[in-house]
Amino acid sequence: MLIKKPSDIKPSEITPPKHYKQRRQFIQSGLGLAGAAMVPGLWLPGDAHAAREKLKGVVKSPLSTSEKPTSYKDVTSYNNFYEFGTGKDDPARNAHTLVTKPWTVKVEGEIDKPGDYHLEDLVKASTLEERIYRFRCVEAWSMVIPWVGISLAELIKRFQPTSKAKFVEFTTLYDPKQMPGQKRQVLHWPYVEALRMDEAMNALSILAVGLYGEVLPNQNGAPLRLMVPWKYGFKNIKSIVKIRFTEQMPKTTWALAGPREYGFYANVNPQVNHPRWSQARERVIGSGSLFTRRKKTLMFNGYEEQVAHLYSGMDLKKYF
Ligand SMILES: Nc1nc2c(c(=O)[nH]1)N[C@H]1C(S)=C(S)[C@@H](COP(=O)(O)O)O[C@H]1N2
Ligand SMILES: [Mo]
Repeated sequence: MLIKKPSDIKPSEITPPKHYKQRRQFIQSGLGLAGAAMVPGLWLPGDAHAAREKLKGVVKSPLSTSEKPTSYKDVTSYNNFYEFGTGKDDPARNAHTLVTKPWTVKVEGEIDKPGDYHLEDLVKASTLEERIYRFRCVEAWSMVIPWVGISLAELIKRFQPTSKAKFVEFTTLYDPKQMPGQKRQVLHWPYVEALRMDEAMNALSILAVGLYGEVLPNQNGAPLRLMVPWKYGFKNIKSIVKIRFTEQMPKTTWALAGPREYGFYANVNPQVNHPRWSQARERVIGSGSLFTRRKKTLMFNGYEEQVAHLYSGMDLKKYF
């Protein structure tokens, strides 16, 4: 992968000056704490979220749900991230081997501004928002998670898509040394996900860089992951290193692994069951000690008002 040196990138290419200053704080605090993580003794074995780090300048979003967030502990210890193992507790134990600084995102395809962008530059040009979203895994469990992220639509506009850009594809890092789960062929690596352009441009779509006001723990997809709350969890690809704009619908990892079970759209839909289980209800993670609460799953995960228009006239049983 070609990587531009920092001196090759003019912040003015992508950064309005007001945001640039504001975001510098984010970077400085980031670099400071990256140092702290190297101090022996601050590292607890098996603790992938050592050196927790607050994000500055986060504004609250009116698009947040008022539901009570799932505990920090549950959000950061019950994960799906097969690059670190297929068990729910594997990512929290294993993801400390992922190096998230520095981080470069290659942006290519049907756009006028392709390039290798430093993550800091992308983030400091954007507004950091807290978005408390419902989250529904295709395995029929759910959480409420206070993400910190940037608007995907605003970011995409800066890359200036051409009229041929119909889809946007995201790719996770491929590095079996950092991601030991990639040594096993449980999925086609690297993990790939994609959205139709109008889905990506919807106001709900964000790229998350944090949760609970802090930098994303590695097990939750640091340093940059997708969050589209009306879709099943597997669409929300983690640790993104590439964003590509295409004319054709991209081939996505789970749709390749099980085309009858996982569709491209993957909209949360209680009326369309998975071939092997019902999607009508969900297990609410962390809701009780003796028994877990189950609740009815909502169409588009409760975001029908914001996104139903994207699919008008489409047969959602066929395009699941
Ligand atoms: N690269 C990558 N992204 C991924 C996954 C994965 O295994 N690899 N799992 C997906 C699935 S199935 C879910 S439910 C969510 C889980 O996100 P969380 O652990 O932050 O709750 O991440 C999604 N993104
Ligand atoms: Mo999932």
